[in-house]
Amino acid sequence: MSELILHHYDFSNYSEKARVAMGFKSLRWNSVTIPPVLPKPDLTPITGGYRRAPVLQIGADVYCDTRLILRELERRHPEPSLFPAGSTGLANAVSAWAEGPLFRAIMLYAWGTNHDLMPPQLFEDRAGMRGLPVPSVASVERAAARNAPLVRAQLPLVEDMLADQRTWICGERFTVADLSVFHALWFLTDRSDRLGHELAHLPAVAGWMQRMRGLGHGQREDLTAEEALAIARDSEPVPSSRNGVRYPEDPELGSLVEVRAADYARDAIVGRLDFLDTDEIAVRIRNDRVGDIAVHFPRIGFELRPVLG
Ligand SMILES: N[C@@H](CCC(=O)N[C@@H](CS)C(=O)NCC(=O)O)C(=O)O
Repeated sequence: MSELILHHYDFSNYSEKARVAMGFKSLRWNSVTIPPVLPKPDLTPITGGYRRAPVLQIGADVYCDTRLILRELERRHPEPSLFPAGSTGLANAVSAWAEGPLFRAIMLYAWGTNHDLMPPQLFEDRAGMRGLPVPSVASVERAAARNAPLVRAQLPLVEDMLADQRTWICGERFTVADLSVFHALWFLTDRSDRLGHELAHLPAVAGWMQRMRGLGHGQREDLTAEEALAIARDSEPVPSSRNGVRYPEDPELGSLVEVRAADYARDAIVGRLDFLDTDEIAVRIRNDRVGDIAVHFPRIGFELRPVLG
């Protein structure tokens, strides 16, 4: 059995990013389907409360956020590379745009257009996740109308990136930019084809989307949440072989810390600091269902604080 366990759900676009990364690397992996809304009783015991999707579990090590999940996949399965030399800086810049202004506009446009097809509790759950009041159907539809022009203004930028007949966004090598732009565009038409017309006049994008879909998802086998929790319980976190670069303001290893996403779903994950370097934070948590777990986060996008007192 593969050691890779992805906790995810079908219409999660960030999960699609991880699934396609595993397709690109032709990996075998185990799939645990998690609920798209709270509560997530079989996920939070291994994440210390982190609720977002996807999460990659390897034994008793749990990797949160696709930025870190892709790096971990690359470390364990380096070929073919998601980070080819010479393209990674540009790819990260394109990803920041695709997962920022591009995806935000697409999400509001697609949700507002497909609200009748989404799980009934979704809008209430996401409002709670962001600390906002539950939106009315009318306000969800108004957000879609406001964001349609922003989607139409940004999609041609992708067509421009591909206009010289290149295979991938950054040239002839596949990069994380392809994954980030793809999962955003995938979200536009994943729930229904109501917005398919927005892509109709973009031939280079259409060809590239077809190449992206052709990568598939690798070899996926279903696993129950109970089986995944049992694997966590029967494993121990593996200490990092890397030497963390440390700075004077960093909390001490072993001290009690909290980690929070910097943007949304900002619930604190509290544990003992297990590992720290300029790219990664790992905290050790413990509970009755799974014993000891190391939960790993990227530095970018997360805040680390000592728990005082
Ligand atoms: N920066 C995160 C974003 C993950 C994210 O926002 N995922 C969405 C689903 S696509 C989510 O977790 N939404 C709330 C939920 O599913 O509970 C990543 O790269 O993994």
